[in-house]
Amino acid sequence: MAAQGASPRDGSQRPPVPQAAYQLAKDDALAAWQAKPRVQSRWLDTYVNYMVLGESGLGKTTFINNLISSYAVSTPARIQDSNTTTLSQFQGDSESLRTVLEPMMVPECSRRVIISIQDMPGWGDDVNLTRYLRAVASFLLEQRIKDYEKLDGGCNFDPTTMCGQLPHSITACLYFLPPHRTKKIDLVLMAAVSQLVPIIPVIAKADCMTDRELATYRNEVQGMLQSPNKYTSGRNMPQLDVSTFQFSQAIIEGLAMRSLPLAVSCSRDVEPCDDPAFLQSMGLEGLEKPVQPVRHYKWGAVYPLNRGHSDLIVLKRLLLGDRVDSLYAMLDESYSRYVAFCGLYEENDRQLQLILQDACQVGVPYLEYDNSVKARTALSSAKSAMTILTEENRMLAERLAEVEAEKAEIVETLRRKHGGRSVTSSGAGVASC
Ligand SMILES: Nc1nc2c(ncn2[C@@H]2O[C@H](COP(=O)(O)OP(=O)(O)OP(=O)(O)O)[C@@H](O)[C@H]2O)c(=O)[nH]1
Ligand SMILES: [Mg+2]
Repeated sequence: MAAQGASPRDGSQRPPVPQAAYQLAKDDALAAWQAKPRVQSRWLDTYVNYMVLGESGLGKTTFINNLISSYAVSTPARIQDSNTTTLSQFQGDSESLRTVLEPMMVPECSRRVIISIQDMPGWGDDVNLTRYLRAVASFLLEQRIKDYEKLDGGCNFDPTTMCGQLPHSITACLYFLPPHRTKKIDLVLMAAVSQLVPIIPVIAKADCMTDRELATYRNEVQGMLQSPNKYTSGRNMPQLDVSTFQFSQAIIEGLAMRSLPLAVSCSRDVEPCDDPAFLQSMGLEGLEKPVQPVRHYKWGAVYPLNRGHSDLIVLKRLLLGDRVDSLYAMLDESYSRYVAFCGLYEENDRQLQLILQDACQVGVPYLEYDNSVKARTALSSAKSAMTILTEENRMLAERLAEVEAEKAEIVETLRRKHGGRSVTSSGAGVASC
């Protein structure tokens, strides 16, 4: 075959044709001369799983509904049968309390971020707090075990590669604190749970406090989180340490967070937010019937999305993607906790019950304080009774030795008296004496 542009054999003339190289298609030309190879990006699934914990009735379920109300949901939580999130529903089917959002695409790093939020029963619904703590800790460990089985361990990989690769493990726990007063039980539960996942403390029902009360309470909570042992009583009790997730200063400033912990107001009631001029000014004119949560009182209304009323919007931006860097920091911490878990799990022959025991031992002595005080009192009375008995025993043994010595002396005297005939204490010699 004649090369393009060459003279044909018959000697006839043809118009000049462009050189072969210039006839390359664009993609081929790029591949031919680009400085680096080009690879199509591929979406990497990245999992962020939150859990919401705290006392019953603080508005956890309402908060979750408000938080995600504007997002598309791929797996909704089941509508709860009763007004409260029950321990039995959680233990029967924890998945039914989990909401999974539609994936969030982050093209800058080719990630498909899948966020889920696990609603939890509140403490106080079940009067047995030890059982409650065991149910929560066991759930956290079971989620880790699911990842351990899926990844076949997978704890020796480069942490950067593993960022967000734990579909089941809980990444962070939002712990709801009551308005006005944090209870010792809250400190104990936070300390126990934070051994397994980092805590993000949130003050609930902020609308129940005046600005001044909230400012004072925030300081009080910070003090309690820093030195929990100052606020819990009991000699010889385990040391408490609450490990909270530390957001970077850049994130705190970027979101203009005024003070921590964040304090939210939420509501089950909503009202339309459809002022066309407002929506247009915000570039949101395409929205269909937007609504916003509201709490109406005789003296006025609380709008949870309004920063002056609640930190709901700050938490939403912090947790659900607006600040992706805060998500990555949480995911890095989550993987390092997962690695520590793998070591412990393997050391304990992969027995959940053994590590569960460990995970609960910080909290259980406090939650069973009365029982453990009674047990300690009984132990110390038993120890003193033992000391008295040992002393009596020692005295009796001494007396016995003395009696034995006296007896041997008498036997010897009698033997000599009877001219060397054998004499025993039970024998006729002694009896006749
Ligand atoms: N004042 C006030 N009430 C709230 C707030 N958020 C929720 N509530 C109300 O508190 C009550 C309990 O709310 P839930 O969301 O069921 O509370 P929960 O923490 O999920 O309760 P459990 O499922 O029992 O643990 C409801 O009547 C809510 O309307 C709030 O920010 N302020
Ligand atoms: Mg609930």
